Amino acid sequence: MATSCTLPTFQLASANYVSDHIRTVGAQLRGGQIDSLPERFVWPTEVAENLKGAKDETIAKEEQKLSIPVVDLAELDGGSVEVRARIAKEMCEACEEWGFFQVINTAVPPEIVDDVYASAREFFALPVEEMEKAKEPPGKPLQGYGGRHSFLSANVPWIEYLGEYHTPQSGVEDLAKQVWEGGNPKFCKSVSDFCDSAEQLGLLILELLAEGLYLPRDTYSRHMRKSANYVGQWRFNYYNPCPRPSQTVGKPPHCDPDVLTILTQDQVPGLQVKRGHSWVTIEPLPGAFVVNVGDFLQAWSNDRFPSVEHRAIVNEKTDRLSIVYFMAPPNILSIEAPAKLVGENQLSVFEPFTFAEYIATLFNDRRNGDVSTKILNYMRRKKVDA
Ligand SMILES: O=C(O)CCC(=O)C(=O)O
Repeated sequence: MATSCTLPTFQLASANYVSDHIRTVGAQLRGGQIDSLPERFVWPTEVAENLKGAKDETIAKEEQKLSIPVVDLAELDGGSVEVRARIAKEMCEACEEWGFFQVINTAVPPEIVDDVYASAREFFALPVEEMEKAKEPPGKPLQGYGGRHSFLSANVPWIEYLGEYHTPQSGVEDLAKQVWEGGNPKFCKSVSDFCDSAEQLGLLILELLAEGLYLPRDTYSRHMRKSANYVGQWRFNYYNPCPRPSQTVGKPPHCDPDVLTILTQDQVPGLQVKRGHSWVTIEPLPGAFVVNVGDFLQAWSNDRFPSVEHRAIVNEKTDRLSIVYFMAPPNILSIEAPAKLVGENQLSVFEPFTFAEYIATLFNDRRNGDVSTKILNYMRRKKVDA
């Protein structure tokens, strides 16, 4: 299922956006010092609202009531070959149909998730000047703390985030040293433990997906092990309450440029996935992880598993926190769908490409003003007329 999900064109911010901080603007609105959301936080209605040019609003509203599949891993451990095959099939169907699913009863210890939430909350409870000690360096978007500007467009989303690499080289200790004198060992351990657990879960899912596609179990996972130098990144997304939530977004619509994304959200809804003309909310389930297919897995599955557009909305009353682990292939690995998925004498749907090439395309085309969420379409093989 190839979706075309092109957004309106925005002007790109050429430099860091120097503006009041989200927290200041929120307080000014609540205190009545300003009475409308400053222009830069206001997103076009197609981005911020619930229906996207739906011709039939009844269908669109029905779509919104749907929910993404939930895959239960409870019976996997020590389960039969049949149980494993059933779970693999459920995951593949969820990926084909939605590009998203929730997974419950995983082997990730709940205290690892609790600890990383405590660390994220410790960070976002700091004054802005303290958080900004870890401000993302120019040219290294999404590494460090971001909150004043957006590198994707001139519109500013209602979000603060903190992120770094976990592998091939972990950046968490250097990051912590920028913020806390002498670092923060407890913070670093909670982040590393979370990433290690998310990575194990991701590897298991990649194995099950390969099995569900009748491929050798390690088809994808062998490239995504530490020994293969895969690229693993963590991110905390923090959404402050917003007094004008329907005019803005926390995270604008996008598709993930990775293989697999593993996300936990606190119990506040906000993550939404695109379905037809509507946005379907992914209801938080205690202990669950939201898993989604990234652009690379779409190519690696020869278009069987779509990488689907999603966004995060904000609300007026509560803050919201999501913690995410992104798994991307080793920089130099050429992504090409396995022959068995392509078929004899057929060509793969996408030209082979590496992560490094893809990221270069992503940022270059963004710089040239293309903010479509489907950069993967640049990698589609051109049709040759017979
Ligand atoms: O906060 C969320 O639920 C969505 C986060 C997300 O899509 C991202 O970090 O790429």
